[in-house]
Amino acid sequence: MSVRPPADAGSSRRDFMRNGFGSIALLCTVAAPDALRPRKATVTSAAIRSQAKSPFAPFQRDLPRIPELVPVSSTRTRDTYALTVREGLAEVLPGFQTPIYGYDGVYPGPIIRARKGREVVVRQTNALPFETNVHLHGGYVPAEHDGHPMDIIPAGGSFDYHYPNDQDAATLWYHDHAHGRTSKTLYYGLVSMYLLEDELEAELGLPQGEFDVPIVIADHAFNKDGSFRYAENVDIGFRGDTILVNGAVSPRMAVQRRRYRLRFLNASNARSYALRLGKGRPLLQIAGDGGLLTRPVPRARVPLHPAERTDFVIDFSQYGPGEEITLYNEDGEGGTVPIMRFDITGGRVSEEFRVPTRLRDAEPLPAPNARRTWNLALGTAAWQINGLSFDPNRIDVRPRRGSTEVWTFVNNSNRVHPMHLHGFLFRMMDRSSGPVELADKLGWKDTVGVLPNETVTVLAWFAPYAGKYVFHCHALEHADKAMMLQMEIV
Ligand SMILES: [Cu+2]
Repeated sequence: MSVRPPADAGSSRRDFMRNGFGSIALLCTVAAPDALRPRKATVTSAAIRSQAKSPFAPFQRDLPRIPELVPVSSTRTRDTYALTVREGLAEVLPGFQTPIYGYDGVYPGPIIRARKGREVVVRQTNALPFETNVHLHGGYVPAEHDGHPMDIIPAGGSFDYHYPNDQDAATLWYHDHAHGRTSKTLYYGLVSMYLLEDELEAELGLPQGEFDVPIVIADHAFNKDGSFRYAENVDIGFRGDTILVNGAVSPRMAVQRRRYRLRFLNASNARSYALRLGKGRPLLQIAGDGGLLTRPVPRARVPLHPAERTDFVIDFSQYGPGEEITLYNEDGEGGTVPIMRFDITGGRVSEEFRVPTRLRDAEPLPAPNARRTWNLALGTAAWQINGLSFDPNRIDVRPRRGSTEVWTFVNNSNRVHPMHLHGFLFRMMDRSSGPVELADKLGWKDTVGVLPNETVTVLAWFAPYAGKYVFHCHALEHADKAMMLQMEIV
């Protein structure tokens, strides 16, 4: 692949934008990993002409569709996939090649589509010059396949991850979790989705195929040569000035006048979003982190914290041909406001489908047999939980397998901490800042944004596997600096 960014790397996006958005000040700059240093290249007028007026102007590119991975082999009960974790190049800005880390060298990585009851094996080969591992976020996975931060694949090594898929349909995702550098490896591209399907969901007749669209959102910043710019901020976490959606700057998507299922993942290091659809129409949420809600919920404004997922069904037949509907981030500023735009095309598509009023039954849970409180606070040098930093040689809590526990996260800081439990799901119980959003009460979650000075209580279900897992803040700069504890399910 040829590389042809302009030379003279190192200045920020602000320097080469003439008519762009503002750029926020970032506290300190760290170099990209060695392997990602910009390549030498010549500026050609063709390269410059091939750019849009500004490569950062929103709605210039069509939404890229994330490729889907094909099994290397299948049996009656199992699909086997193979991925290589390696460096690659992505055309994030038109006319530029952006160095990335990627699953098979692609950003975002290829989607794995799994079926409940069929095992998936993913052979991950590490072609990076440093260790990595893979965490299936939201998955019920035996501890040795969970991607615990200390279970790593050395450079040049490989590991077969076994995923039983013994849980309900859900929009899961997978990413690097080797301890201490996830803020950089995820930022540079080691993220993708894992779509788990099941019979019950299939019977609902939800939009499928090209009308079921996975969407990965992450904020980024750029150097003059088109490479990603990473500025470490261990307090608030990284904040970029540009929104990438499936690897393109705030793209547009031509849609037919019919219903679509849109699955959103916030793969940002530390940025929270508040999604809102233009023209005042609500977003009909059908699923959250852990799969389908018991019933659909129309929402005007949908907060999406790092690592959270939310699935909507949007009925574009309510708009006329030629209309342009923007999905925007109410909590953004400048280039982090527009997320994407839907461009309505063609005549109304006749559709039998209606979103069912009941989607899934809630499972009964055992009564809780423990209550625990986790204080989220800044220690002397880093964010901590109950005054502790991650120590792989220490077990911080031992829930009983199959039990439920009431966990209360107390945030006495002025930062958001998206708290995530590996291997298990929970239900929302209480927020001190106000009522729990209805949609959050009607489904499973695996990550919850604990807002500044807020106390959040959840009911966690420690089933089905025993073993060592972690729970941690999913602001990646916080997690890398050990805002993470270890639990052993016994
Ligand atoms: Cu945090």
